[in-house]
Amino acid sequence: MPFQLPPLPFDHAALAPHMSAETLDFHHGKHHQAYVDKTNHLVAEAGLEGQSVVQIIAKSPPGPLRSNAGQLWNHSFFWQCLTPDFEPPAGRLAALISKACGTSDELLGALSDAATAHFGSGWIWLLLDKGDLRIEALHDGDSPAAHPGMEPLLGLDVWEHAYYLDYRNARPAYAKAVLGKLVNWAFVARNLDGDGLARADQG
Ligand code: MN3
Repeated sequence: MPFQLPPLPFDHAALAPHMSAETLDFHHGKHHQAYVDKTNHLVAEAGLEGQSVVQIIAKSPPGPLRSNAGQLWNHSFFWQCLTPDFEPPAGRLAALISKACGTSDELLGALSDAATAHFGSGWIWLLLDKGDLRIEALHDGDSPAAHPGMEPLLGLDVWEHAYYLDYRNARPAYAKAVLGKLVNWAFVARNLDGDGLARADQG
């Protein structure tokens, strides 16, 4: 079966005003859908049906298939990182944040700085690296699934299509709002089990 666009885990209007229904209509309904469609087209062309998105990303050389499948996976993961019902980090995740950064605010500052500093399109990832937290920026459609050993906890889309309708060119304002108001820390904490890649996989 071809890959499908996963439904958003919340109503399109639920993240406003930090992320508008219009942004989600375009970002999920148009951009993410286009990555699904292009991946399906390229998979059929290459005769790779039957493999999962993560398998395709992991096995493909750099190029259109890996980038489109990467974006299919990245966005499928990203929506799960967001929630209208914000609760601060707790438990083991809160302890890891303390160890790495001191406070949640410091972690958000470091993620926000990485989002602001990243040149061009890409993603900011919070990763679990040998039991500790690490932040890494990846370009364009690159994905943690393409890098053996990367265990994703949280992803932040910093492509212009993620924020232009709501924030115009102000990427720092977008990063601050999403990180401060919309992160689903319960989902981030669940990914401490190392199964983050599987949570946005299909096929
Ligand atoms: Mn995007």
